Amino acid sequence: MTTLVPVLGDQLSLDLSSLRAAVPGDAVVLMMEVAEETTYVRHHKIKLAYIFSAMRHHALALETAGWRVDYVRLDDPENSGNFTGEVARAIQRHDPERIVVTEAGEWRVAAMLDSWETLFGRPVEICPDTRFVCSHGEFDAWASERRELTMEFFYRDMRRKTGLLMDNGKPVGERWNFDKDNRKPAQADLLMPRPLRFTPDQVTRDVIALVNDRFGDHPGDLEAFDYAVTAADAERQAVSFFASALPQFGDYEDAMLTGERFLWHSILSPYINSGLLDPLDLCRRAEAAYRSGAAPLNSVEGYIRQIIGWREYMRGIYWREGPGYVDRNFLEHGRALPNWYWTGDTDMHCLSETIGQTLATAHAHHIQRLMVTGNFALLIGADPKQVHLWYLEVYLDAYEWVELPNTLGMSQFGDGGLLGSKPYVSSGAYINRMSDYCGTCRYNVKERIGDDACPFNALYWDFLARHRHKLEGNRRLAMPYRTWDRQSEADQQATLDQAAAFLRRLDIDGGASY
Ligand code: FAD
Ligand code: DLZ
Ligand code: SF4
Repeated sequence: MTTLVPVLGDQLSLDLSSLRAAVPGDAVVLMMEVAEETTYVRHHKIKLAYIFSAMRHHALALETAGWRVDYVRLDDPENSGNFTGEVARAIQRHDPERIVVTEAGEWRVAAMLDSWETLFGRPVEICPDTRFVCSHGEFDAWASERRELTMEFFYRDMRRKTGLLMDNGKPVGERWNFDKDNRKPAQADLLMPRPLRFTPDQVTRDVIALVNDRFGDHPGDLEAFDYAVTAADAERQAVSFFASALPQFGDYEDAMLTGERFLWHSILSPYINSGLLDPLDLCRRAEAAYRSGAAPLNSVEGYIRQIIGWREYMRGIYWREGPGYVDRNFLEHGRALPNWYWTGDTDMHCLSETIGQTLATAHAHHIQRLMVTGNFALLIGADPKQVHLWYLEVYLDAYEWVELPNTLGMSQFGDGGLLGSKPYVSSGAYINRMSDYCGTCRYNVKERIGDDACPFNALYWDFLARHRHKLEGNRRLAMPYRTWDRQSEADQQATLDQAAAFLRRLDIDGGASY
């Protein structure tokens, strides 16, 4: 009996649940490069090259492991352009008795998988994705017992479930969370760790040529492509992170420095999200580093919290909130993102730096995404759906299940506070505290009014004033509203005028249509 096992581009793990439900001798693994997946957003060229190269290498790894693989390339003249069309063609080639597939990572593709049984008239088994710690059922059970879905409490349950950093049922160090210790600004340091660079092999060079040829109008370029594309090389990057960056990961988690794209971050999210690395295994190795004295608790706890806390929580929210989540727009924002989100061509240094490195590497770290590009988009009142599409397009690690709740929920407050207790907005002062960007900026971070004033300052107060009717009941915003109310009416008006003039200029000079 032949089983058809379609493996999608973010399912590149040898112990995938669908593979476990099949037997190599009786199965055909189907991998498909399809146009529809390349164009639902204009993915960064690095993301396209990465996925195709990682898929092609994974097909070889599957064959080495004894699987028969049917691999459909993008330039195959018969390629139908979408998953359903390719499964239909594969059924003609192999006449399988059943299809076994691991659940998809987003609503759009999940709907396709759901349609296959009726469409093809044969049994389709959709296996849960066991690469996550928390199942959909567990998350729903956790969420339905609560009025507020606080990540911290979810995280504690995941610590209990996995036993990570637990001693006799209690958190190691007698505290669940060491975030308070993790907000240090960084200094430029010649000894700073750097992610490993991987020279493209022939497989990668072929897909680079393909991407340049077919997707020339997508953002980014491929000249400096140096990401890992195999599980073995991703593992090398993990080893390097644990050895050289994990010890300082916690201290400098929120820091930003000009010209330093990676700092002490792991740069493993692309590999985890596409399946080359196993998130729980990475957490266990981080814990081992703590237990052996190789890394301090604040770093290891922080790292583990990002993965079994934030990452799992985002996924839970994505599936619980349903396909309509993408349309939430609590603050009723509708401004177009400036065109320079696609070029980095702005005189605001924090933004040109963050966007510039995003275009160059398809990566920016969490605080750059949240407090620079996200903060600015929220302050100017950008359409949250367009902001979501921008993040989905430009980041190598972006898949909707993780990108959407981070962007629309956490960063743009589009869900009105379902997953963030207050909007992540700040004036220039926060960026100045956590980075060296302001020192070489054309604007003065200390000024609110005038041609040289940092735009974030007036925009911050304008945002709070504009949304007062929706936000002033929020306990965490009581202090800024008190500060605003203490200012004279003339000062308040000058701030609002400054913001209005900035937004007018932005609409005239930089408005984009998506
Ligand atoms: P590290 O700083 O080394 O963190 C360790 C790991 O924790 C990461 O590899 C990642 O797997 C996980 N992690 C950390 N924070 C989060 C988080 N908030 N949500 C989920 N996982 C997290 N992450 C993505 O993987 N894909 C996305 O599309 C994505 N979009 C984002 C959009 C916005 C607006 C924001 C604010 C954050 C987004 N993040 C996203 C979270 C975070 O920015 C990235 O996970 C992180 O920058 C990846 O780099 P790293 O591997 O060096 O992470
Ligand atoms: C992102 C992406 C791209 C660009 N191309 C492909 C592809 O050609 N074939 C494939 O199997 N997967 C691709 N992916 C990843 C999918 O979009 C991802 O697996 C789905 O969004 C389900 O989460
Ligand atoms: Fe950004 Fe303002 Fe600092 Fe310039 S002064 S880098 S615009 S926060």
